[in-house]
Amino acid sequence: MKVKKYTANSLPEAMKLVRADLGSGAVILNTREVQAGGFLGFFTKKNIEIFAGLDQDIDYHPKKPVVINNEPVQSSVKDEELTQEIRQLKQMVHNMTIQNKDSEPIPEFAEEWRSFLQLQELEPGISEDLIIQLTNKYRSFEPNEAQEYDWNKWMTDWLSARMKKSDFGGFHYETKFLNLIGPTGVGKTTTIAKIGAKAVLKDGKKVAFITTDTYRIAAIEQLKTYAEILNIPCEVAYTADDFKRAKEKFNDYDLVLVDSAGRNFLNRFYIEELQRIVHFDKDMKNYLVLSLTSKYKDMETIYSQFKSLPVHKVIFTKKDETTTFGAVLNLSINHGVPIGYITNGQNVPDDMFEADAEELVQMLLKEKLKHD
Ligand SMILES: Nc1nc2c(ncn2[C@@H]2O[C@H](COP(=O)(O)OP(=O)(O)O)[C@@H](O)[C@H]2O)c(=O)[nH]1
Ligand SMILES: [Mg+2]
Repeated sequence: MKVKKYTANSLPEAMKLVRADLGSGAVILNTREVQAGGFLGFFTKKNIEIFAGLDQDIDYHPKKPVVINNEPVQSSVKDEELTQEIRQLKQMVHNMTIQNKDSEPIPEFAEEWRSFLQLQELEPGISEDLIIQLTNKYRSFEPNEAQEYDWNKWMTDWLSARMKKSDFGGFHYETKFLNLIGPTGVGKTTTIAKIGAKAVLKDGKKVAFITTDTYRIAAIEQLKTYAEILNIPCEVAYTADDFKRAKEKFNDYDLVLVDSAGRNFLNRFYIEELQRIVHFDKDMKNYLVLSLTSKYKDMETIYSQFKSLPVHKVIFTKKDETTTFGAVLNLSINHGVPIGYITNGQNVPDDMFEADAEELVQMLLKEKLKHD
């Protein structure tokens, strides 16, 4: 089958071109959105590309079984062949989409970057765009010039420019209450202890804990133990009234860290009760805690469950247990949410750091050097 590419401003327009050229028997193999023009992804406009072809060779009637010796047994073989053929065509089209107008194949250099970004689980929506821009940039150089070029910096600038730039870095006492939310086991309580310890020991703040995670005794004991070590008070709030009393008790404190059970914040009633006591923007910041060991798809689901609270920042935990960091960039780029802290171990208070967008991109890019 001869495959041709059609480009237009919209899908209906592109379809019109296909129909005019190939007639109504055209086979659509792939459609995609492409950026046209622009500078490093800025000021670009979106075009639609359709890959289509006309194939008289394939006589495919899916509803009609293939009859050989009067026995309808071969249809699955035919299906298998077609599936195989479609797979090959898809691969061919995929390769074509990244060729430029001179039909040069993508340079090996860009291909290496693409596989690396795939391994890092950077979303294709981000990485494919990046690879196209990288290829264009690469081709603008003479080969020896390209080798000298600081690609690491180019990547860092390109990716960090797409992340929300402001508000990165940790908590700077902008509200009295800091509330850590997120699923069970991601490291909320441990991270509260780390932030609390830094506030007491490094910043000399007057700090208290409140926990509303009263489901398991062990969870309360865990926070109380940290409070004892830091010599600060810890209140357990079983009810909204308890929380109100604790809030009054800690009236002259600089920072009150609130620990919670993941499920609390999926309960509308609980949130409404809490919002009656503390104003979520004025008095309290909500930081969503996610573990870098979980799947990005699950992180997205969790983020969308919590985002209306709102989520002011995200904390990623357990950096020490993975070498895959695409999720940090995906979440920040797709949702424009700043990253507060990264934690990288179980030690309180040491295993935690603040990072800006550039540093977080570097965290991912550093993994490539390990393989080069
Ligand atoms: N490896 C590693 N483990 C962590 C980190 N943060 C927390 N943990 C561990 O994860 C487990 C659950 O932590 P916890 O704070 O109780 O989670 P919570 O249920 O969200 O409060 C504990 O064993 C912690 O020591 C981290 O950054 N790296
Ligand atoms: Mg906990």
